[in-house]
Amino acid sequence: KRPALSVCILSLLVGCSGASEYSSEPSVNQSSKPAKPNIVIFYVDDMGYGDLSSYGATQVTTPNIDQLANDGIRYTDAHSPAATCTPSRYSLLTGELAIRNNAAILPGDAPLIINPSKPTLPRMLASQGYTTGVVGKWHLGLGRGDVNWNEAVKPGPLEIGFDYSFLLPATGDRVPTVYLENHHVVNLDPSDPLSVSYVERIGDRPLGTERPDLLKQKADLQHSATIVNGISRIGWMKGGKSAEWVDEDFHTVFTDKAIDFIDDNKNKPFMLFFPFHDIHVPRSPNAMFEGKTGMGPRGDAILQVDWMTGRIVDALEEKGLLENTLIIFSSDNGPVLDDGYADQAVELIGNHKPAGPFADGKYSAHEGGTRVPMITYYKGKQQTGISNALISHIDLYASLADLVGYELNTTEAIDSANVLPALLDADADARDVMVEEAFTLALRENSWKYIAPFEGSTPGWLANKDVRAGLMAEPQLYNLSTDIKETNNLASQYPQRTEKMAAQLQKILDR
Ligand code: NG6
Ligand code: CA
Repeated sequence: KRPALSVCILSLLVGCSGASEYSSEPSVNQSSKPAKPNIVIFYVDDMGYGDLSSYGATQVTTPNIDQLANDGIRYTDAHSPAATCTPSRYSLLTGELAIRNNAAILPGDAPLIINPSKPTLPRMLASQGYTTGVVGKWHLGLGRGDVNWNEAVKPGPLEIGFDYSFLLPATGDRVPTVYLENHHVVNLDPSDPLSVSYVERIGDRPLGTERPDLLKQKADLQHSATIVNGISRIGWMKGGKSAEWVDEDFHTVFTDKAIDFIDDNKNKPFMLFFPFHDIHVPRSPNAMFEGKTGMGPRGDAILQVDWMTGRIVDALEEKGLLENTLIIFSSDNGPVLDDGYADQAVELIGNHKPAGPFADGKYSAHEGGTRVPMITYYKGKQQTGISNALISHIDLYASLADLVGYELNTTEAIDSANVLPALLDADADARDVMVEEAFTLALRENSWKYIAPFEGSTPGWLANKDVRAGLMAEPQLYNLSTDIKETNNLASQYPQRTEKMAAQLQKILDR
């Protein structure tokens, strides 16, 4: 078992008889079994540190999520493993840095990037008797690079250890705009076969570039290919008309599938990974949230996230599962306003600070890129409050392994640290040192932050965005305790610390 990072005997808090249940120490009472609570991971897409009222937002109110924060632990220094979606999810599910597998933002027809032979979080939990499901946005690739959407689509989540999947295959802005349940596209009519291309136009659906009059939101060139449901997407899609999703129905479609999964598995331990489409572009929240925040679709999508979260938590409560479920709520990367669609996110932002006090957001190596809201809630089993522990979602693997009594192999989840104490006690410490991935790598050591020199060239689409991505040819060093916005590069003032942190980062990569 990977020892917990801080010595904290949580079993004292949770009122079990021995000191064994959550402690990293060997069990005193050998007969006491580790707890096997259900685990629900809510993973919002592109939600920033400042996007919830429990994190200081005032233009949007998120009562359901705030209640989890008030009755659980609210983290101030929790991080998505990376500043974009695919690498964050890769790290969460494998406990490894995405750079080890060059995991970067994937096109909608990309092959599965997690090798089915690799140890994964769902497989680890399955070995301890868990049934596992994923409902929501996938974006980790499917198949082997030649997917035929009209046949069984695999390998995918089921091949890396999930027992059930109901997916938005890539992102909302990428084709195919259909749901995939386990291996099959939902509602596909065999007489109208579905295919997609990321190379050339296929099919006769209108394109955003040709028919702007059909669009609910204007889009940049990249997002102006096939139009489905009044929204132009990245990539071209042909056929599959009967299987098209309706973006405005996501709130009930995904929530109902999640509740069905919970219901089907209520009598045994389960893990549900629930990655939202929201608040990613294209933002098309249901009419019931429309206009409710004054911030346009981005703000209204936050309300939708809160509503969906509330419905799932209510379902857990109604089924009598709340006392025995660890809920983890967080986001896959920091916030972005304009991400390709003219949805007025920039114009209507008002005084709202999507990244809270931090600099920049999605795509950036600055704190706004990965420092995200995170809440854990485990009714009656936590020392609740506000936690300043430094943690990353990459740590869920080793921490949940400890929770369920699984001993990690030395080659398994090698970048994952056991921070279970910090998931259960707001006063417990976690990491001293942590890697942040963006288009370059950064290393946090307590309040110091080193950003490695960026050697490549900034992708054109990113260079065109109003994003400070933190990419410089020279090393950067910031002291976050006095410079939270990362504006004062201290690298030349503290060359030794800079070198030491660069070497520390290299040592982690050489693991
Ligand atoms: C970018 C897209 C952006 C978004 C992102 C993925 C362009 C110009 N931009 O490449 O709109 O889809 O990929 O977001 O294509 S993520 O949250 O899934 O990482
Ligand atoms: Ca994302």
